[in-house]
Amino acid sequence: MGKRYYYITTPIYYVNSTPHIGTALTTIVADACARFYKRRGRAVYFLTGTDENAPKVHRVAQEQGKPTQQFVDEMAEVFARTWRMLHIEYDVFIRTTEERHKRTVTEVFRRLREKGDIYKGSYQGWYCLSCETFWATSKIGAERSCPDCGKPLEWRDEPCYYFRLSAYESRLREYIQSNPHFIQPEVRRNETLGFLAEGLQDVAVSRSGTDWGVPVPDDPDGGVVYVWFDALLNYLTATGWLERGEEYLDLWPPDLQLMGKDILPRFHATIWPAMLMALELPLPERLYGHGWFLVNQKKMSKSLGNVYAPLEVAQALTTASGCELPYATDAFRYYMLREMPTDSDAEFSLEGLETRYNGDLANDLGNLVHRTLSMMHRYFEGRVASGEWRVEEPLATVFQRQVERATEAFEQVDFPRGLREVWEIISAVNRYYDEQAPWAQMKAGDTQRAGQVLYTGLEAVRILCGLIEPAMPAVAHAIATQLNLPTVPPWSELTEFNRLPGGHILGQPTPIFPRLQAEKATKLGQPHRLEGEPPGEPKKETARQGDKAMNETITIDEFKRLDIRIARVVQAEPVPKTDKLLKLTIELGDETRTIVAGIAETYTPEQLVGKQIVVLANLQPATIRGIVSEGMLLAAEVDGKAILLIPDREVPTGSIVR
Ligand code: ME8
Repeated sequence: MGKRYYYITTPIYYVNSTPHIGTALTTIVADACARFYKRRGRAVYFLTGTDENAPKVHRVAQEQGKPTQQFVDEMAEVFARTWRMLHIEYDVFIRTTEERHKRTVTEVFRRLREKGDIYKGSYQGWYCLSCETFWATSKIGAERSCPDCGKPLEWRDEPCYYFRLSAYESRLREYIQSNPHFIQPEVRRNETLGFLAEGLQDVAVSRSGTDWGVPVPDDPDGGVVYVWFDALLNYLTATGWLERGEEYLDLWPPDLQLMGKDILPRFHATIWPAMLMALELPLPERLYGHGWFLVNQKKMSKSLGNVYAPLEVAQALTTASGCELPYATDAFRYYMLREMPTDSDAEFSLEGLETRYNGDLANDLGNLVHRTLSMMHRYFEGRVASGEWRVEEPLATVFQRQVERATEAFEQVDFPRGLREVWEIISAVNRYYDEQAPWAQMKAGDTQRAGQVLYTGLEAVRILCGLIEPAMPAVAHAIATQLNLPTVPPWSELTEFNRLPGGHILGQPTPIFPRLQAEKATKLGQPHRLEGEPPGEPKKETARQGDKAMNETITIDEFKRLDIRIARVVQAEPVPKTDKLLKLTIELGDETRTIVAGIAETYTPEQLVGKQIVVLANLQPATIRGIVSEGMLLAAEVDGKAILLIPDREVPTGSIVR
């Protein structure tokens, strides 16, 4: 038995709080990937679920005065319901309190202990209950707070079992080095290699002092299995590894495991593959770690009151726009994918959602669909009146190219780029309508020409219907209905043109995305706290993009952390396949560096060579389009365009800006 399914996973989520836009992001991205592969004819198996054995889950249940099992049952239902309402089409929802999962954990623990990969010892150290992680004393400061989440650490002194992680360090490093596609995007691969370079120590994989969790087998005083060791095994449980004999290989190994950057280097790219190596099982094909969504430039947290609940955001959009809830939900999905943080973090804002809704959805996509179908009804009684009509050049070439580019980007889990490529089709058709003016052709009596032009637009709508399905499934179905197609076209039909036959009768055009009215739009500006969460500080009015700096102050010490300096551009060239980016080689004192800057809309490479510029020199390097950018060019933003800052007179490069 070999692979039959394309196996995609999200992390399983802790149920100590309800879903928020961060957990929704990973789940929406996974769903879009699953739909994309399904549309391309693959059998897909999409797994999500809940991580229920964590001590912090137990603690919250106790705080709420509920039996823990009842609490996790209720919470698992909240997660499953939220995902269904967000049109997440998972195949299996796994819960770590299920017996079959406990059997997997027990069996793995036994096998590895027999093999000597798990051994008994004792642990003294600092523990973060929130991250469920022990920290070496060398990693924590005098204030004894968690290096990851900042919460206070607890001292633990207990006997425990260890997993011999150190034994896998060199094999892991070699595997990652010789499989460049194993960890994506590249920035996460580099983070993982950096993490490995610090050296691996054995990890404690049991905990005492609690009875909530999977008991360590065959040792009454052994405590429970560490929640991460337990949780990672969910991916194996779901394949039926213990029950299905060789049959489980129709799923194993996972093809794509998605998660946020915080749980990639240490857990999914180190402990997890080492566990699989110890079990002598094949490793996942691909791990993908996205960045974080920040709110007002900060990590979401209950105490700041900036945690958004996805369903409330979708509901607010419906209320504000009059858009039907399934389409508003899709609009939210679109925003999440279009703004998805890939390499670095990104800002989540309700204003951003409004802008994408009004611009990309109401003005661009919605308007193109509506005007095309309306003209077909007005001029041709809603019928493809001629079997001779064909998609015209150069549009056919544009459609072909853009479908290929979007496909390639979706393969890379780069939804922002993929959706940009899709939207290029909309711009191309709008330009084509403006040039051809089918309304004028009709007036002049040239019915054939107008029909030909509108047929090209109609085919674009059919192609777009297929292309947007991974992001907006309900909208894609609505467009298919308006086109009177039995289903959303599969991917293979998106590069086959002229599929709408002569005589085909179209459905009725109905606007999908009514525009947000200015006076109603403010409704979206309200904070949306998670149900059941403490209220926290009320959020001050939500800042407009440009006002951020005005609303928040920083200390001089915070400013001093920025290393801003003068550099000179010595070389400049366009970054292939983008309109905005230039690759700059800069001289910074004695150093030469490469940075990628989004200034190609305002400057040609020739205009830049020789210029002195201002750069943020100590920004964490990021890989942009495969180029490692070591710093950021600073520019003024005017009408969305970048205008260079240039020193008043020539200064030595490397000069400090303060
Ligand atoms: O870590 N932006 O569960 P979790 C983007 N149970 N992603 C975010 C985010 C944000 N603001 N906040 C959270 C766990 N995430 C474990 C997983 S898997 C075997 C066990 C993402 O409920 C985060 O990066 O804390 C991660 O992918 C998931 O949500 C965290 O879920």
